[in-house]
Amino acid sequence: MPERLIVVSNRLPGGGKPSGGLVVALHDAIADRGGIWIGAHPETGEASDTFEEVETTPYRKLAFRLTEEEQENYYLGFANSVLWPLCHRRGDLVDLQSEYERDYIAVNRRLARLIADMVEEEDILWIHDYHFLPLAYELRKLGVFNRIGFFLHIPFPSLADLSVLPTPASFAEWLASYNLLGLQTRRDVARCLEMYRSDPRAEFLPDGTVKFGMNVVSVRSFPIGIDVADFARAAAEPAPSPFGREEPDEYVIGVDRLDYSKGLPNRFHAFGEFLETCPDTRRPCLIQIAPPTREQVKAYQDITRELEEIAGRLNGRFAALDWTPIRYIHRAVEREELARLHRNAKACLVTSLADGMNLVAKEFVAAQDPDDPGVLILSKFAGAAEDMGQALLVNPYNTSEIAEAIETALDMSLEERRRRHAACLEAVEASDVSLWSSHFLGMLERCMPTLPVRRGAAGGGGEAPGGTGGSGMMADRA
Ligand code: ADQ
Repeated sequence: MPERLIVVSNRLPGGGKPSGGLVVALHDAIADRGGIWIGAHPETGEASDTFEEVETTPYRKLAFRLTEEEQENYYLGFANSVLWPLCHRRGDLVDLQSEYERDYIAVNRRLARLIADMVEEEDILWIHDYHFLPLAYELRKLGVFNRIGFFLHIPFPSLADLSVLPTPASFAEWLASYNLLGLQTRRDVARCLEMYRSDPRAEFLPDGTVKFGMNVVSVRSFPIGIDVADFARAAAEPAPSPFGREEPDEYVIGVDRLDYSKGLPNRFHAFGEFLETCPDTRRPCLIQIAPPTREQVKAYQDITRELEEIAGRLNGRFAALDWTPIRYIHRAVEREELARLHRNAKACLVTSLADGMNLVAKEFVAAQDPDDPGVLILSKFAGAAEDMGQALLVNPYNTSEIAEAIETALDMSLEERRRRHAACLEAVEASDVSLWSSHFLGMLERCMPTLPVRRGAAGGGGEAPGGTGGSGMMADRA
């Protein structure tokens, strides 16, 4: 039986032609080798002990239902009111309720049972993101010893942040059940290895993999990217101006889900500081596109209100009858239109306080005309900054520094813009999303599979995975 790829992510991609870098990359990977995509059904319902078949071509898409209560406790609760703030250094926003963790584990356990019932011996599994941290742990308990990889899209938490969890020791144990643990950046890998270094249950093997009880996990960084050529093509497509008669003289763009991790209030304040120093003859705009997200969570309601207030205040103070300095659009915009907006912007503001990677930064760079490019102003706390040192890097907590960077960007010489853009583009191309998925899967295939635990062995344990304490990776597969 050939190897199938089973992908698990929170949401299934919509029907029709896939769009968006990550979806396309995973779609291609499954379509190439055959496989299945599993995700939560967008509507709640009865918990069932079978998957619902959503689509069958070009590969199967299977959905599992969450009950209304699980949606509250597992998704909005543990995933988005505990793990998300914790990984984004917002321990103050963590909302600890015992039913959150209970249902988080229960949903992962149910999903593991559904997968265990249909998985075949040669399948490889690729699990995505913080909704499913314990999935491999639960699968191993059910006797699934296939190769399982995990990719965390958000920052890996520090030891101090992890201690906020109700049972911090579980985090290391859950993740050690994967064969390959993929993180966005080298900094994330360092934090993850620090976690294992400080855990007496973990042992480092000579090849750098981590042995944890019966498991061996390899921890690597795989900086995610975008479909560069596709975004560049969309950006260069000729189209009428979306501004009509409201064409701004020059504009800086921001595109983010409306999330407190993206540093939007600081960005608006910084733009206000920049306007203070602007000569009257200059009429720059900040075009901020920020669609709502997770609106049922209080922290998201708070940030929505805060941002509206700041935008209103700044526009009240600086606007003229023929000029609105901040144009704040609180909804999603078509990908093609977004690409063109990026291309015509003088600069892009990415001011995340913490961010796994930040694909918007890469999309902005890909969208530019190399002969006359705009300037990327990039938070040093976004994963994208690790390989894009030629962006204008800023501390997002320092609004004066962001304000200065806006001025520097708008006044930058063509030669410097070209030089910085070429260096950033090189980094963006090196992390193209198709390379990202093939690197991850190539590495996962070279991982030593987890060996079944021999029941009844001395001490109730069994043989170590990957042989007798051997390496988790090997150059060639046997
Ligand atoms: P996000 O937090 O969602 O992703 P990001 O990486 O910037 O952040 O990706 C957002 C995507 O949504 C981009 O492709 C962007 O173009 C699109 N988008 C944002 N606002 C939009 C709008 N108004 N209209 C249309 N499209 C919009 C998580 C992590 C990131 C990590 C990614 C991928 O938080 O750190 O980079 O996953 O791993």
